[in-house]
Amino acid sequence: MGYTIAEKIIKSHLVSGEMIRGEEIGLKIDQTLTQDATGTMAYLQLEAMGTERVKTELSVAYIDHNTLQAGFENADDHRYIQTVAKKHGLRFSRPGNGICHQVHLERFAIPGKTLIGSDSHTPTAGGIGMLAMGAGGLDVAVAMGGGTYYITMPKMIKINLTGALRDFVSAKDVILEILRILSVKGGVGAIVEYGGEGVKSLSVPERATITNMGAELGATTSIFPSDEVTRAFLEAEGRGDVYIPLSSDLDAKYDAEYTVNLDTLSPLAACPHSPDNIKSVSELRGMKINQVCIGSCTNSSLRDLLTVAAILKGKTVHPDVSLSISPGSKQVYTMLAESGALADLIAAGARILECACGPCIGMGFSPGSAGVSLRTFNRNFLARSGTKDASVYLVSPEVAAASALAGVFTDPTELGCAPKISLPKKFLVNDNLIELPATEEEADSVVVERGPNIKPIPKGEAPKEKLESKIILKVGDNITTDHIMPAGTKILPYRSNVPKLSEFCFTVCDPEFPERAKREGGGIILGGTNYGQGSSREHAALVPLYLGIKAVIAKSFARIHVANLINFGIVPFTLDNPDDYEKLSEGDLALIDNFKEAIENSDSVVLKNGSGAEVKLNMTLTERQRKILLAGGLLNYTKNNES
Ligand code: MIC
Ligand code: SF4
Repeated sequence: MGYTIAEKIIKSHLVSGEMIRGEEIGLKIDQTLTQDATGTMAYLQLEAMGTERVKTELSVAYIDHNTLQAGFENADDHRYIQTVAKKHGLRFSRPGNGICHQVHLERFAIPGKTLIGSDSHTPTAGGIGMLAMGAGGLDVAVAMGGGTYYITMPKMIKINLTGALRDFVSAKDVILEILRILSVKGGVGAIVEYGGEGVKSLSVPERATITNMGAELGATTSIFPSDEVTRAFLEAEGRGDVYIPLSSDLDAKYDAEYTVNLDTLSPLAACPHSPDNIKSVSELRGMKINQVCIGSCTNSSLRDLLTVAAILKGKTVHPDVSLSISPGSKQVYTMLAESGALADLIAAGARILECACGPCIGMGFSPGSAGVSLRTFNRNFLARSGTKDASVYLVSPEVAAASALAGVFTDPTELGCAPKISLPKKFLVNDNLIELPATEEEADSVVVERGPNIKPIPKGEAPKEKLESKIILKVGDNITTDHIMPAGTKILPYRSNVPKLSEFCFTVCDPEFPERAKREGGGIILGGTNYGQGSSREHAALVPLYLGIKAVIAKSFARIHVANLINFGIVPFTLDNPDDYEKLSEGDLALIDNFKEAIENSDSVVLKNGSGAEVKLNMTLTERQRKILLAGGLLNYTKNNES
């Protein structure tokens, strides 16, 4: 039997298990990446595990999320990451060098290799044919120490692309169309592979836009073949030597196949508050807008920004619109400057921000009250922009630029011919903002600097025989990690300070939650389907752990979040009968008699609530996960196994 692209890479990196869909497999990880908002925790955990030097082929620590530095906290975190990276053998990408995924694609990603990153958009590197997955910081720390990365062997979904994109329609519209078809749950438990004639017409950064937003499908990752287009990109980056061709076998088996005809696609938008709430831009045409933000790891490549500059050239941004542009990397920014396109952007009235995540993670540029914001980003979850009553629409750079000029939602295909942009054969390569680690001999003398904001990681506890606890929060479907642990300028500075962070936990849903959790001494959370979708932030597990959460009951979970819950010793239960969700209420006292025993060796438990209802809960756990939960989390488990 033939293999898919992903299966070929999995096969060559398989450390444990068999490639049977649904079974646990262990993978050798070649490369890791972290960013600063998750990095401090990952490195505190690396230190706690006693790892002296990273054992991967390459590990990079990026600074790109918390760059506003409204107080000392972010700068202190940067310093910690810089020194810890130097000591333990990692490269350090300085603030100003760009967004981790864009820089990694340009400078480090290699077809056929494996990458995990403490950021859910790590699959961006799938655009170059790399098996790249988002993971919790603790899993990344384990991989840096040479440990295996465990996942459930995914199903394989194939998307055949036919034809070629029309003028003013771009890669963002392709992934928005796929989100329309599959929804934010459609990729759960699957790897999405792209193939077909249409692939050839897409450059590597365009492919990366598509694999990047595969995270919004809930997919384990997404991947493109590695072909002549890949080779040309690598050569333009001066890295042609790492090119290998990669494609699926003709008789590879896919669990589902879809076809997207690029010829017939038109500009799309994801409407508030979910990336799969898709409408065509022509339907939204004429709606008044207040803000446009262009950038993020989805759409900030040279191709994207040259296109925006060409649309804006010689014109002025509408007086009622504020336009921000954040280039994805120093490479993109410098090339924009050298080509003269930066001057066109500035002249048109764009407000140029540094090469970082910026408004995408709520770091500035929050819309005004009830504002309408068009963003080329990948997430439009409630309140993520920093303004709870804002309406955020996710669109392509073409739609964003055309609308910024008109002051209303505009379909760019009505503007006539698209400007032709040409990309250079060689990119401007300068890695001067990537610091190399100390040599092993020098490492001893490197002092790791820790500012006062860096607080210890909360420790998980081994489960008690019985669980007798209140359901202290009941929430609905598709709860994101931005609901559980919001970000933004006020909260992000505390990513290495869990006690402080806990004051904001779940406040998007219920401002009283942190106080109630403290008063009750913790408890249980009840959720709907796809609980924990979105970011890889392990804070969405660590902070509930700190607040005493012992278990989360949901109809279903998102992949990275459920792994994070287990890593921190919080038991994830699924409702055997989803309708039982109605039988349980906030405030119910819940009793599970055989809690510990069930974690040891059962696949289900019965929960009794105060009003006498009995509800069957399932636990889909591997042997390894049972041991982790019994130890009170992965850190304890790793330590116990060492001693
Ligand atoms: C995001 O886009 O939500 C983030 C911020 O990049 C997160 C990581 C984080 O919360 O630090 C992600 O995607 O994993
Ligand atoms: Fe940064 Fe936004 Fe990308 Fe997350 S999605 S890595 S916040 S640019």
